[in-house]
Amino acid sequence: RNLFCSVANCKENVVDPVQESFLKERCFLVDENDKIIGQANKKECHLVQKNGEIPLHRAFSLFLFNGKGHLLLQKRSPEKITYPEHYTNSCCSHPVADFPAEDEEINAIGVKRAAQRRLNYELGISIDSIPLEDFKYITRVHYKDEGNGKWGEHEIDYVLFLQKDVKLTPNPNEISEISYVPRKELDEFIPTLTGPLTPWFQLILKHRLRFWWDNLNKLDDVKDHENILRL
Ligand code: DMA
Ligand code: MN
Repeated sequence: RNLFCSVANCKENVVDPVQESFLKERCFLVDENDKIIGQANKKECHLVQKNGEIPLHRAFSLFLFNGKGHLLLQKRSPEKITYPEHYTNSCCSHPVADFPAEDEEINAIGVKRAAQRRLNYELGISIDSIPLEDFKYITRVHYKDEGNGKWGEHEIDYVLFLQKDVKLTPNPNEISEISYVPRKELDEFIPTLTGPLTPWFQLILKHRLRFWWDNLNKLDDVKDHENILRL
């Protein structure tokens, strides 16, 4: 009997203590219309249940552009519990009850607060350099993905755009690579990536990213705060 297991496989059973501590965060459960119906911790919100269901919760996906209009992409660190070592958009996370007023819905101010907090934590961007007024709320996306069968996602995801030249100091527990990509190089750049894309980035890329990006200077014309895009 072969008692050896590869080190790569053994890693699945070891959880990074910093990432594990975040599993206690209290996310907002929502219905299909994005009405808050309760709270559940991050662990409960991302474990795929035996029947394949995952509790629907509120999230955001932020797309950070520099002054030239180049988009920041990142590779998630190997320590991430969900979708480790996947390429994705600039910054994603959840508004949580652990911080003040992240459930406030007027002008999507609560998710903007969460995005500001996570841009500071993940990318080391100073809070002063990214005031909430600079965040542009585009629309909401509803998607579900069963991930690796243990950890997945089921979210109503607020898409936020932010264009600003900022100083980046990425947190290695969150991010292992970053790159600014010019719009004209997107289609040749994506196939050069050596790992998978996250499902939400893949869906947004397929359906809307080019259109929104091409309208970076007139986002008010393309935003939709009424409907939820089901992808
Ligand atoms: C969760 O992102 C949000 C989306 C849109 C998938 P995440 O897994 O990066 O969250 P966190 O950074 O809080 O772990
Ligand atoms: Mn989530």
